[in-house]
Amino acid sequence: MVQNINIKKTTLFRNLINSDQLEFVMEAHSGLSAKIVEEAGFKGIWGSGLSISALFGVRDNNELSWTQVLDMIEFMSDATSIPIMLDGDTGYGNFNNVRRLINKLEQRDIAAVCIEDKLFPKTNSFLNGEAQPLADMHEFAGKIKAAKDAQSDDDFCVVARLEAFIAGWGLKEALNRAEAYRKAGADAVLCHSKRSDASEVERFMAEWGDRLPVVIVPTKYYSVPTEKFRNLGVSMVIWANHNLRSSITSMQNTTAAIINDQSLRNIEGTIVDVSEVFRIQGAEELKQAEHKYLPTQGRTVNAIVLAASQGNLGDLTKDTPKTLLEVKGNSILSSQIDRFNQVGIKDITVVRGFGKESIDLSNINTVDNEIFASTKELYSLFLAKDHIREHTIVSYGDIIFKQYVLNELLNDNNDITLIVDADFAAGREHIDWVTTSHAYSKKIYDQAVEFKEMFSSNQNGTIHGEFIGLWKVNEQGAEAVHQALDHLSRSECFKSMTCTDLFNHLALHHRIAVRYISGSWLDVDTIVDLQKAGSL
Ligand code: SPV
Ligand code: MG
Repeated sequence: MVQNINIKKTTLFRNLINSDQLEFVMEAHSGLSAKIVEEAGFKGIWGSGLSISALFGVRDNNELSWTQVLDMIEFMSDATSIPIMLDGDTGYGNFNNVRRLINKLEQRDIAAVCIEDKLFPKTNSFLNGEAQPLADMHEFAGKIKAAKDAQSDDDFCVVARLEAFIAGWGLKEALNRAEAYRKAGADAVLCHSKRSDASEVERFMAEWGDRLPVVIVPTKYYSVPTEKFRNLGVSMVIWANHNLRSSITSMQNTTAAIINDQSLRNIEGTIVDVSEVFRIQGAEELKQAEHKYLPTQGRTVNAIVLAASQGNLGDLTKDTPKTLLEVKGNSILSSQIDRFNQVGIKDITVVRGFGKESIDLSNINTVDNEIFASTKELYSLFLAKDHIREHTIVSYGDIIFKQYVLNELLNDNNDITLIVDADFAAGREHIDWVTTSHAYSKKIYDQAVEFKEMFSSNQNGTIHGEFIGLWKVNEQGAEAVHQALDHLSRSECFKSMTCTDLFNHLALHHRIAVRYISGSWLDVDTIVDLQKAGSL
């Protein structure tokens, strides 16, 4: 809650217990119920031993180990910003165990603990209370003192719980013990009663006065008006187990209805929607964090594979388009689709041309370039322009690349990014050479490198690398590419243009980024390439 920011939970609890009004804390037994308590507006949480035990399906007899309790209370603490008072039973042992308990609670940002003057293993106060032995008063006072000495935060509160009424010892015993625990350093006493009226609490309050704040648990005397507690001078009321009990009622009703109906139809309207579960869990925060910290998350990335050309590998491409040539039993196209799928890209559009019928995979969209024989790849891209969206990867259909190359591209946040191989061998033909702002060097790894120009082997220019045929746009980049395609498509020679023409045109108005790699890919232009591809 906004007003709690920067105030320690221990301080918030100390203020609560010392407040001059009657204050209320509400039971929780899990991270979920603790959140619900905070959202409802309570200023504090009772970490009930009964409820936490019940949640785990065990009895309130210290069947749950103290570290198991600690684990749950930690989830509750992490889930909330209001202070938690743990029901620490008898302290899970002697004074020494209590000291360790206090250290661990402070580490978990728990604001207070309540310890009761019974013997380990305890029994719930409402089960055969008269037969329950009390702890020796002096021994218990020693526990309280040990707890207070162990705390490192002055505001951490130790509440001493009086079980004298529960065990049938009466007012005098309760008062004696309360005084001994006060002297030992307790911050408050909890006066417990299992009567259905408030008479024991009333008599205790009359004698006790305001020596220390008094906490009560009116589970059994629930019909007593709250105003009465106010008038008695009680400091804090614990609503001790009502979230647990209401969840049992609700689960019993729901489960019974479902088993009877063999259907969910009658139950759906009576329970929260799953969206409410997600809201309480804080799903929205994670979504925002993913946008902030994971460049590829929360985005829908799609891919376009330009695979219309026949290729020139003799008999191998006589009837089969180059993209379907097999490398180690998998076609080039399938290997690309696998790479895309591995990073979560499912929306893949393949521009088909030569042998289009043979490209009939079930998990792709297709766009057909019917005049593939007389066009270059830019025309194929133009046909697929509706698929150039806010995060789109474009790939030539004849390249094979290692997975990390795709990750490099996905992790890049520039509007338009080209993958360029800095490990090139000059002098080859049919290559898309690239000039950039910075030649590759080890130091340049994370530095922004800007595309300057792309040209083919028969032209002159400074070569900084080879474009591998893999690139990406974001929303702004997609917009720029759409404009460029519109513009270029008006040219008479558009059908013979390549991506080189596109990038050189784009670079006139828009910054294009280059991401260097060193090897780790191949394009398949020759049989030798195909053989090499098998070893990639
Ligand atoms: C608890 O909630 O576990 C308590 C309160 O200790 S009572 O069940 O009333 O003893
Ligand atoms: Mg308890």
